[in-house]
Amino acid sequence: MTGGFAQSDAGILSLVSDELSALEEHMGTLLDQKYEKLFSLLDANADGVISQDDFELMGGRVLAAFGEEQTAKGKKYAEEMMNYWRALQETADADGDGRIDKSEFQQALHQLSANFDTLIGPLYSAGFHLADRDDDGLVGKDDFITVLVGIGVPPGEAEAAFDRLTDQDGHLAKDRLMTAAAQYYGDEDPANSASHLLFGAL
Ligand SMILES: [Ca+2]
Ligand SMILES: [Ca+2]
Repeated sequence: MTGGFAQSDAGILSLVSDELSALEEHMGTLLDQKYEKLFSLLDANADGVISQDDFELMGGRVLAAFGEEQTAKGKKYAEEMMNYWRALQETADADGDGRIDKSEFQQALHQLSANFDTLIGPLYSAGFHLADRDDDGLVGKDDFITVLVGIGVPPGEAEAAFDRLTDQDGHLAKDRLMTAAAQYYGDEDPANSASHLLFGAL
């Protein structure tokens, strides 16, 4: 009898402890907050999971905004969107149903961010070249905003993100964007807040 009580107390305690650690995980670190933000953007059709449809929707919006659906730059961007999706799917989608929920996504990003240069960076690079319409190695504010709005960031937040990244001098260089993107995925130093707020408020 007492044994039975002890067992059920232990069961309850273990449930409470599981809930607490789930809560801690949810409240999480700055990285988790950033990944949560990214999840909400990447779930472009807002059905609660990330799937290939979301990438096609986002990629299509960005390409249409630039009128680059049929150009080499546009095709490169679309290709890197699909590469990013595939990397995500291979890492996160254990049951292979083509749907990634928020917790799968966050776990996957912790892994993918360790390989930023090969798995994540190329999409940002392709996005930069798409937005660098005149190929002078700099992206202006309007074109930066166009990309971010295409992936679902409100215009005002996109503008503020650009100003933080460029110290308001009006031009974003590629290495600045790549550093910001790498820090978005893998860095928690409060000094790098311009990078943490790359996609707007957390
Ligand atoms: Ca979705
Ligand atoms: Ca340019």
